[in-house]
Amino acid sequence: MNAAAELDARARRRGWTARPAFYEGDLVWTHGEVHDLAARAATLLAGRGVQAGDRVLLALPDGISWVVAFLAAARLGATAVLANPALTADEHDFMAEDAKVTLCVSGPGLEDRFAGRDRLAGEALLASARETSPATRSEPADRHTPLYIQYTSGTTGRPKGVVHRHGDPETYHDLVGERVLGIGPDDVALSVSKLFFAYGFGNAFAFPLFSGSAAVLVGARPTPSLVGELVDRHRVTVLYSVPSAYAALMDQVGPDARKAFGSVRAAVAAGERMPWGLGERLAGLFGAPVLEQIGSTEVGHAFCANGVAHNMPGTVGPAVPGYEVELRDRDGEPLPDGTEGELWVRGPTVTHTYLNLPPAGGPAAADGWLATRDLAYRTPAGTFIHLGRTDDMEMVGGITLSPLEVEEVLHGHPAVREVAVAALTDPRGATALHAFVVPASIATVDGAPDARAIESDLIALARQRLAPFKVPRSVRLVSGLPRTPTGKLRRHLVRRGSW
Ligand code: 3SK
Repeated sequence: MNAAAELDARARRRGWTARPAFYEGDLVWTHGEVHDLAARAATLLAGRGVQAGDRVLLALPDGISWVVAFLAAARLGATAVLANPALTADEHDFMAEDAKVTLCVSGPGLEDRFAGRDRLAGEALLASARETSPATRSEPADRHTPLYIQYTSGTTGRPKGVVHRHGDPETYHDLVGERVLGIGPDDVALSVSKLFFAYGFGNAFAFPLFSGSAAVLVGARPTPSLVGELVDRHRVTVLYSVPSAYAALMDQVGPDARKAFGSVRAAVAAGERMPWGLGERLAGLFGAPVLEQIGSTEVGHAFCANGVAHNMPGTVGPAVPGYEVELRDRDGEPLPDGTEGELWVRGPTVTHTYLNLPPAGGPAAADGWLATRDLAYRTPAGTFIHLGRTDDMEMVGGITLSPLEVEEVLHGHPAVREVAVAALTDPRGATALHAFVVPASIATVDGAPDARAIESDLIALARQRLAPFKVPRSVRLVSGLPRTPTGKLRRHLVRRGSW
């Protein structure tokens, strides 16, 4: 079961070949065209010496070249290494070296990268593929053959390569895409998260290809106005985004936005905790349910999710059927219901392998269980409330507190779009809590007349609603917060106070 060959065969069997698979700018590619181009691109990669077991690094913007390069590598039995094209040269070198890649397929602006390695431009691969004969056979693979490697973006430390196998995308498509979200051939997806990230890869690559549906691919950063324009133009039915991007969308769309989003039947949110109240406002804008979920790179996609048939706003939903989810204490011991603990997950797509790292500490050594580092509480209805990450806690004056609780209070102020709270240590070694706020209107940053008023209003709000030791010593208005490419807050940078 080679995943690329199986997708090609499935599209023919189910009569999807003439149906749109991807929209990019003014162009449309059908499922048939995508698989045909991938078979031709496989001939080219084979000509560059790529063989079964090799690794091919993709540092490309989202687009048809990305999809074709991935499927071509898979047809040859090679493993695609999915890199964020926006990384620095050093970060790209680290990945290329760590994964010992044979070939790098890179995008515009990265001509100076991967010196000393075989390199091919994504656009050249696509252009030449059209002139090349298709590879007639694909390399045999089974469900356990490595298919792709994603680096955990991590909020700290060195990224780890997570290996996923040929069987994984079909499995999480069946469990999450089809059963939970009800994705079918008439859906059109738009994912604000990019293809190199687990959430984006499932949303805009695996789900459309396995269901015969379509996705809109965007190389550029999807600003709120671009998202609105694309949803309207392509009649997007399922929008996937992260809470910080949804918050920006909510603040920036105009009064006629409701009409532009009229085609959306579900808006999926993942990547970080949804601020209180935002989900409800979004559901009003879309006139459709907002479905929160939580997943991880190691699982491949979501392991807890709300579905179209059953949605519990304010929670990340129950365990996706097919996955086991437990709450455990610091020693890894299961906790009873009604307690807060760390989420552990076991299931068919959980990775067994971190590249170049010993199995100890990973799921293979824990009977398949993955410690997610996410804190949660299980409601009596069996859905989980996400409480943040295990490393989110702050210590001020010897007292441990959750910055999320303070953030939630400040978020309730209408002038706040995003907020992060952290304990900062001054040169004398004293620690105090500080809040960094992205205001709803960016014009208020940098000493604008109403900036001081917002700062003192927020301190007053915190005093009113929180215990004294949880009130931030200062509030600073900033134009943005440090986030990973997938939208998660980089708390270690907030703790430094500059980024
Ligand atoms: O970050 C998440 O919560 C997530 C959700 C769905 C799929 C993948 C990921 C990493």
